[in-house]
Amino acid sequence: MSTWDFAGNFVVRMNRSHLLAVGIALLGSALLMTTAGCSSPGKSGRADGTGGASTGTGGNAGQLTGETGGSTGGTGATAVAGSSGTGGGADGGADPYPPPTVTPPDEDGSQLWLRYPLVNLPARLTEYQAGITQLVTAGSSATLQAAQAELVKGLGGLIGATIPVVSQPTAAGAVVIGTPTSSAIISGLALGSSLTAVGNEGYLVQATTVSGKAAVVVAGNTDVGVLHGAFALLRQLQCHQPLAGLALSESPKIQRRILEHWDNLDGSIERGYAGTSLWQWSALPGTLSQRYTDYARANASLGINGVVLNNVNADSQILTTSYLAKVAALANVFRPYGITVYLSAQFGAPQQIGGLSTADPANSSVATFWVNLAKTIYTMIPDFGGFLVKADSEGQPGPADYGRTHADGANMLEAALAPHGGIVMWRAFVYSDNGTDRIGQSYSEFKPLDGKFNAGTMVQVKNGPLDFQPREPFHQLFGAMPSTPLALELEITKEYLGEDTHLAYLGPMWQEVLQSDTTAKGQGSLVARVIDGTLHGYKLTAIAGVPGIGSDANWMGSHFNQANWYAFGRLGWNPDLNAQAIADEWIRQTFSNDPVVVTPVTQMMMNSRQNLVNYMEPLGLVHMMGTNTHYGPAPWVDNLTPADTNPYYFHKADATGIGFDRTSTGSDTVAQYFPQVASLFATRSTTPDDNLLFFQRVNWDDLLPSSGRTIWNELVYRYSAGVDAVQTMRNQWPMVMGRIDNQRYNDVADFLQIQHYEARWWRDTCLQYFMSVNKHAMPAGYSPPQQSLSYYQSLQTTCPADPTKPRCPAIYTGSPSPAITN
Ligand code: GCW
Repeated sequence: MSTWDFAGNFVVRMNRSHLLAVGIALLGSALLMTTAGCSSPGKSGRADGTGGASTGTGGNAGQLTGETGGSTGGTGATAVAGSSGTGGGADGGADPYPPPTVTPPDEDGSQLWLRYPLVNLPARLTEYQAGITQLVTAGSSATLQAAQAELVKGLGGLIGATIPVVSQPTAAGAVVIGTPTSSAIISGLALGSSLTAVGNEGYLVQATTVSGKAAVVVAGNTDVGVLHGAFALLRQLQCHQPLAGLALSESPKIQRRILEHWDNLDGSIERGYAGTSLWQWSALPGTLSQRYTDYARANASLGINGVVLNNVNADSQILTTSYLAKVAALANVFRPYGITVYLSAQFGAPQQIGGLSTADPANSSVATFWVNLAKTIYTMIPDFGGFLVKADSEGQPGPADYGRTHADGANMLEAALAPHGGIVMWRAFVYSDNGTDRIGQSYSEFKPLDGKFNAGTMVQVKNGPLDFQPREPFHQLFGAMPSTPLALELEITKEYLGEDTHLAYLGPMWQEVLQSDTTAKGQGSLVARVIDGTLHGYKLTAIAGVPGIGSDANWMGSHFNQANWYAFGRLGWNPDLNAQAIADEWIRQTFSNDPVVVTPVTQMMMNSRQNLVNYMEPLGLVHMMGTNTHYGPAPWVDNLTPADTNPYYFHKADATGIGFDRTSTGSDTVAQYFPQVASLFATRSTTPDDNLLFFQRVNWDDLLPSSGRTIWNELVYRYSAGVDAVQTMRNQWPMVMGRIDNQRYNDVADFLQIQHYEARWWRDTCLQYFMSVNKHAMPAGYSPPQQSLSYYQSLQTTCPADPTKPRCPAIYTGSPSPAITN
């Protein structure tokens, strides 16, 4: 049964028994193990599936059908995380979770992964009830109080009883938290070098004995370390890990783990699909929403320790004293959670709010403006993190306006901040019409400046050289700036991957870039080693993610988008974590530990990004989306200025072939990579299929060796497989019906239906367009596009009506699958 709901969503309510039958059949064929990622996250495997030395940019056949194994792509397939299998199911036996007698109560997603439901594995509940009986208070700092409050809430929820807070352990089962300074018990445990080794933000969480009685210790060198440890303990328990033998020792591998909000002062969010900005500027500093604290809790649970509050397309008003008072109020809320505030600085601020006639970094009045501003900021926010800057890009002013370099601009700001301990994060995303290959501009501008930046400056580089596309190779700058600390910038909000509605788990995408081998210093020079600082000995390290978090109850616009916030935080803490292990622990905390839930949902998530690549931009295609809103397909667009903003610029499809030649016979941008990688991408036989058209131009009738299909037939196949894979997800999702609450179940089902229609829209539009230029026919065995090219072109004027919740009701009709008919 289907209807339209009041929000214009097409809603399907399915018959449960029918769908369970489908689901159970699928479950039987599921290949995934329900691994427990919580305590033993596997080291990430090579995401490329090749096991080879040069790159991690995607395997060949192995990646078409998903990213859970990649084993057909070669020998280095993704590792499956820790296989302890606690929580049930992995031991090959029956589901140890009793089926719920009633469907769990509705949830709106606002609690994220911090839900703390009663443990529904009977033996584990008994174990926890015996092993966790009281919480020993640690101290009065705001941070320790936050840790204590989280444990009282979390432990109480999990074991279904109020946890008494005591000053000294009085019974077995005490949870003892603190630092050697705040807690005499912790100090008495003499944890020695094992504690000092976890540094300022890390923790030890151990099952041990205190005064001869069983206890759980959560220790840190700092109060924030204790808070992180409290969340780590709660993660273990939410994943139903055994208490016995619990021994975690963790510290973050990247210093600054930052969410970069693209929030405007009018409450809108650039590329946000989850409502309006969290920051209630007109109510600040007087009114502090509970949402700020919950946001801080969620970040602290992942170890995220920095927040850029405002859009990089920055409004200089935020640097005025009245706004800084509001920023200071937010900083005060976040500080107990170990989170520092940063701001995006508008390079033109000296003119816009400083009364100067120039923003030239060589002008002494300009430098003085920034020095004075920094003094003001640090008076109001003593632990201010620093400035993020987008300059000389997409119309933003910058040092190039005055004939100066990026280093000149960044160093001026650094000189103002450094005396106070602040840093500058200068973005390498430069988009201006310089007539060369678009993907080479950033490298060309920044590589020559290596070594010219002051010590308190980082250059922040997007994962790929273009712009957060569903798949790109890693950015050429990684490995190429040994004397300049590079930060990695990721986009969590799914601007190019289906916005709020499409289920696309980005963990595999980020693992792919992090595990890519730049070969800068020989094999093993992974992007992860560049950004954790170990490859070049960087003194500063950082990772930033653009979250799109907003006012929606579920924070992210959809329940599954929460997994991307989660994965960003976990990979920032440890960039070698395995995306599947992260998915596993997120599912357990967000939905259920029941393998009847974990198994299909893991499979859905792990396949989702490659599925999306297939139905949007397979074989290395990029930038085929609609103009401005970036919603829906518009591959025909070729009349925008500058030329490198057109989809046509990137695919160059014509009667003979398709693809952008970036080898020596074309733009030769491959030469910006280190030689081993350059030769891999420049050579047809070694270019991964998934990057083929990004680097090479091919004829429509060329054969793709990995599949034996022609390029045209392979495109049709991939587009079609992508659509039908959404059908598979829609068949898998009902397996969780009744095991999770109906509200979130139905929300997800509704979005999967939209995704299915939109996948077909992408496929049919792109195939119609390509047929209009290559004059090929649809091969046998595939369903033809449902509408004409001109019909799809006409949709650009009506879809979407609202770019913040983009929809295209005109195409939500008919049957998207099967796209492959035999
Ligand atoms: O991908 C593009 C987005 C812009 C964004 C820009 C950037 C903030 O479409 O909206 O601007 O990236 O990263 O600066």
